Amino acid sequence: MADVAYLALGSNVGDRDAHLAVARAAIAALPGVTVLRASTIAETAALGPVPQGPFLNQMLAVRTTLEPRALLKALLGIERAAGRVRTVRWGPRTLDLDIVRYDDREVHEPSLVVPHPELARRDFWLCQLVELGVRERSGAGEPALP
Ligand code: A4P
Ligand code: MG
Repeated sequence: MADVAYLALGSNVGDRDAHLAVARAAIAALPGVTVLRASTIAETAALGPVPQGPFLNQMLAVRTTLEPRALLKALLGIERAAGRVRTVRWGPRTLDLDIVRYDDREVHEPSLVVPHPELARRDFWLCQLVELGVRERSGAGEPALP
């Protein structure tokens, strides 16, 4: 059965628009993933402890037959292919792909937490979810979306 997942794209290094475009194309090409809708792209000041340049952030709604862990593995492969080198946690990145929500499912594993724990604190994600038509609660422990 296919589920709807919401994927966050972020970039704050180099040609940020091009990195998002590569990510959209790579996600659309994944077996078992169909892109349903894409939000507008927002420029956002960097959140977190590391001083760094502003991000471009975008959200995709996808229909997928991949289980959450398999979806994460595919997204990490796309990040690697985009040349991302992890240095500092929360530091600058060519491409960051996060699973923000996966249907109404909750995952609590060392390598995957869904809904994404930062969801309630990232206004731009909440706005982009609303833009993509998400209006229901985002899961236990999360505030209701407007
Ligand atoms: N991981 C756990 N849950 C998830 C999930 N739901 N989606 C694990 C994706 N990955 C998840 O991530 C480390 C590990 O998190 C992954 O290997 C996966 O197993 P990472 O991408 O190496 O590290 P990170 O991105 O630096 O940390 P983290 O905790 O993923 O942070 P975020 O939430 O990605 O934040 N400011 C603005 N304006 N816009 C941004 O997009 N992003 C960040 C990074 C900081 N500041 C930002 C933005
Ligand atoms: Mg991340």
